Amino acid sequence: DSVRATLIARIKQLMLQQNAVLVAHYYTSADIQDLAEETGGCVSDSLEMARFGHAHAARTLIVAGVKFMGETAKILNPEKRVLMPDLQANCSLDLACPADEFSAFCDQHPERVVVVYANTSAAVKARADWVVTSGTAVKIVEHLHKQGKKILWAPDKYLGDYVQKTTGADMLLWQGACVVHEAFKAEALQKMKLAHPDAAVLVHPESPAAVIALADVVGSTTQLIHAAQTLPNQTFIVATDNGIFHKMQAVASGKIFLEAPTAGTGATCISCAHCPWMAMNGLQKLAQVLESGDNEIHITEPVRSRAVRSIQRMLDFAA
Ligand code: CIZ
Ligand code: SF4
Repeated sequence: DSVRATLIARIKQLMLQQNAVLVAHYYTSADIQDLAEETGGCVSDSLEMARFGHAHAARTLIVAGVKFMGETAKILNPEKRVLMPDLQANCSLDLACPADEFSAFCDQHPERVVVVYANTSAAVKARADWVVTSGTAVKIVEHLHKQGKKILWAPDKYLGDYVQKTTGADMLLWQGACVVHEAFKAEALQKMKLAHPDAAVLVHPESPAAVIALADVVGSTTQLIHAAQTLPNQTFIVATDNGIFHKMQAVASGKIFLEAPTAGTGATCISCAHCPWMAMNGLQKLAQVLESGDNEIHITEPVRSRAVRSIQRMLDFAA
């Protein structure tokens, strides 16, 4: 409608005036994703968001995602202004791993290499030796395992368990979980597979092991989108945030994407197949932060310079 069109035009104008680019996650709303694409920004996973923001010449990065993504952008780009539509947009994995408790845990296991998932605070990254994403975790842990290293892993216990089984590495796991992926249910998924025998099952490895066991493809959001595009199947059952369907439909139009079953339904389900924090990113708030300059991300030293080392290690490894 015209109110929305006016809002979008206003955002575009402000972005131009402020030399700003929009970096959005696949789990944000279609509105945000479309705007990012139309304005020369990117829609991607956290690894590509970090790379894109770093490579882009814009002076201001608007990160539409959750807090750790804004923090990573600032860690890699201290000279740029980083804004987020809503500073309350967090992540259950980040929240489950407070930096002081985590640091004490690391101190108890000095013989282990500390590997943390990207979904953590700047302070946790600063305590880590390596940062990994779901797309790089297996390769990096494999690399460390081959060197005979033992690993301390945080915060996602399901992703940690998956990486441990895949690589055979000795991994001590922090016990965090993603509220969205943890809710996918294996028994109901098995039934859904029987009802759709030709469907390929795509699963993000933040899901429980029994759900991962039913997958045809296990991978990061980018890897799952690639599978949707390249596999010959016409139907897909997808166990990850349903925000991803927007991109899947764009790259594989005509194919059918079904949401994998979750624990609850309707009102009983708090975060079924959609992240409540990702949903905090909206056009109205985006316009507001551009108008006001509020919601800027700041990272203090020495946290930033410590965190940049563990992130850079991953970027160099994955390059
Ligand atoms: O679940 C998330 O928050 C993901 C998949 C983040 C990422 O690495 O893109
Ligand atoms: Fe965190 Fe899960 Fe939301 Fe991703 S989907 S930001 S892992 S709570």
